[in-house]
Amino acid sequence: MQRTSGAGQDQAPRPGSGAPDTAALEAVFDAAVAADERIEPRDWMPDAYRRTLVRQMAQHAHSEIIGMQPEANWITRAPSLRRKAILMAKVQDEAGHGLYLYSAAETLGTGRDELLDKLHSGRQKYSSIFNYPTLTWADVGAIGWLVDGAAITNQVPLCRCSYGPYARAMIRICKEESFHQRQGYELLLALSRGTEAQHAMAQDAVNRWWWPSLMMFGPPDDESAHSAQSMAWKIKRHSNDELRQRFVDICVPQAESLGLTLPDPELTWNEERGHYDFGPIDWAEFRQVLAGQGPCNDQRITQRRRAHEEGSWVREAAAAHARKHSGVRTEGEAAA
Ligand code: BYC
Repeated sequence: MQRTSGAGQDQAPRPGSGAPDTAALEAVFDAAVAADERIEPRDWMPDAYRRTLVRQMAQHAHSEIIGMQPEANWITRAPSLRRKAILMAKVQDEAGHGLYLYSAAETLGTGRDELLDKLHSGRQKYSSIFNYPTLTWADVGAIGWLVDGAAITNQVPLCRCSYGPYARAMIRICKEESFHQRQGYELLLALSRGTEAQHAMAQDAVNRWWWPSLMMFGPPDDESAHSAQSMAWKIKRHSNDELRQRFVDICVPQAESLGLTLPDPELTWNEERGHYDFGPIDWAEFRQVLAGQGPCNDQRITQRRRAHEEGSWVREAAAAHARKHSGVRTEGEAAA
């Protein structure tokens, strides 16, 4: 049986119409996932698969655009023209990532307006990490090294996500995240090798961003509501704890090369496991941030709503431009 209906998911087969029944379509979908094939927008898919993807992709897109705020905070105060140009390019990349991801989510039939509305009204989440403040210039380095580093660890496996448009968007995003991670590392290295005060500023930033970065991977596996199903559908390829461990293992030697320490006295190599052991994560803090009570939740969402309102003229102009080129005019335009 063909996976692609040609008419898209919205046109579900009707009983007695000669079209395949849901059980048969589900079997074809399951076989495609099992064979590591990509599911495409016009393929039949279970409603719950569609909902899960929209939820995750929307949260991911929202994180990219909210994530512009803490870094943009330092654009006007970057210490050199070179640093400023790099930071501006990075922040623009994040906007681009948001656009790829909103577009990918739209292939599932959910409009961008609806997703943004859910973000602005608190009905959809964005990553916990962006509710922490960027207090010093070194935070730009710590975000690049740790936050983008965590993002790459989480997102490289998403390049093999079972949903085609999401997987393809992730390939380009990961290439750019890799540059972001390197710029953060390079920035921290310069500070670490600088004056005593610069070294202390870098260490302070790492101390503040380390634990929130570990929280980016989500709750522990035994409390992760969606992991098992998302892994069965090959949306997620690894569990939250697996990726968190991978990230810790990558960061420890990098911190040594940077000449900085990670703020965890329990961080030790475990020969038997072949991994670093690390101390307990403060999950109460994570839950508090998710509940809207992190240090910057209000600030971030207020700024996002304001940016959306102030950008309304751009959306109107773009819509008018599109209408003009499609030959359809509003009454006002026709009268003018
Ligand atoms: N923050 O069952 P779980 C970036 C929510 S952008 C907030 O494990 P799932 C960057 C989760 O949504 C980084 N919420 O969920 C940008 C769920 O709540 P709902 C963003 C979190 O989906 C700019 C509930 O907790 N990356 O890197 O299986 C500048 C239960 O969790 C968080 C992505 O979005 C969190 N940290 O796994 C620089 C990657 N963790 O939805 C950098 C794509 C969990 O039921 N997303 N929750 O209300 C994913 O890989 C997965 O969605 C997660 C969570 C691993 C995050």
